[in-house]
Amino acid sequence: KPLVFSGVQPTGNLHLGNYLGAIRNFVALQDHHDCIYCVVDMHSITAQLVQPDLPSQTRSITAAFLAAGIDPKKHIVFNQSRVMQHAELAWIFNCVARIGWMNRMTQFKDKAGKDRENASLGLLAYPSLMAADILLYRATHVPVGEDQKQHLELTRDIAAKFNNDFSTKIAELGVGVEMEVGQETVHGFFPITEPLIEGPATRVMSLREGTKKMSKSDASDLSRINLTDDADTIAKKIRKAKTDPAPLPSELDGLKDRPEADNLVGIYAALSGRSREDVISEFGGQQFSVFKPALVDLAVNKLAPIADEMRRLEADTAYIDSVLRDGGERAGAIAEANMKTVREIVGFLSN
Ligand code: AQP
Repeated sequence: KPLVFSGVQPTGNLHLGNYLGAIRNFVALQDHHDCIYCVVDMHSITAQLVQPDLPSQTRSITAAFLAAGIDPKKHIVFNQSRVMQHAELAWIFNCVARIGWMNRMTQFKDKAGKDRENASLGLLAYPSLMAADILLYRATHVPVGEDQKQHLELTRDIAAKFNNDFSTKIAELGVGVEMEVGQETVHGFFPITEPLIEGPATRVMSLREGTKKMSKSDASDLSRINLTDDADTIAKKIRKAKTDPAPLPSELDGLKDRPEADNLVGIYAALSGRSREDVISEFGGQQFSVFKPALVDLAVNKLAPIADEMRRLEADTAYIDSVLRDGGERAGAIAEANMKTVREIVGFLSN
């Protein structure tokens, strides 16, 4: 049965990239799937350990999930550290994954910077914890932005190696399932997860530099639209967004070497629920002085209600905490059932 899992780190303000690349897709998937959405607080201490704002950031991401339209009654919303089996499975996966696999991760290289020896061990092992988050629930589908593609490939590699290394035991215990992977049928305990990287904005770029992704950690606040920005701030950031002097092209092809224009068209398409072609057919030949105000109106219309609802929810910490507690209990029950089997497969006595 398909099961969707995804997570967002409680570090910094959520931005339009997180919303269009991930959270909006979380909302769309819940109509036809069982979904588990997690605020991954254990991931957030990999880059910076001491974070006095961690509790409020965790509540704020939860509020964003709910404000965007995730239903915590029908689905599961919780924070990762509540379910200790994430750490337990991550340890096993640390022993499945190879150091070479981790060293190749571009996110580690980017975040560790030049002084790699001084990065936390947790930052290197980040993808192993991410694989544990997903596979603890035996999730089959993971909606993410494009930047997470490499980590999801690693999740598939970890699942395949575990299934393969323990194939005899999995067969003996009768806990494996048959899965279609591409053209092949494989057998194993963990599913080979499919990434869902969908929509016209899977990689939203910085408003200041069209070749850099929009990111929470960018020093310039002008580079991103935060989900909590008010109308004036959104208008200012879009007005100041870097563009070239030419008008928008009348064909999609004309956006090829124009990353800033391409980014704004992608944002417009994603926010309006239209295709890029459609947006170009309406605005092709127009100057940015026409397109940008239209984008401001659209962005304010779509984001202001979410920001208002987020603020309302953030003020109700008792409610947010009750959502996380309830979600944690339901997630924990699934996690423990799966971990019992994993312990048995690996050979850890727990009877
Ligand atoms: N620019 C983006 N465009 C589309 N999707 C994006 N995501 C992040 N940036 C973009 C997606 O948002 C989800 C949650 O991300 P995260 O908070 O877990 O981690 P991240 O990718 O590290 O987010 P940031 O904002 O880029 O933070 P920093 O600055 O710390 O690197 C993921 O599904 C991600 O793909």
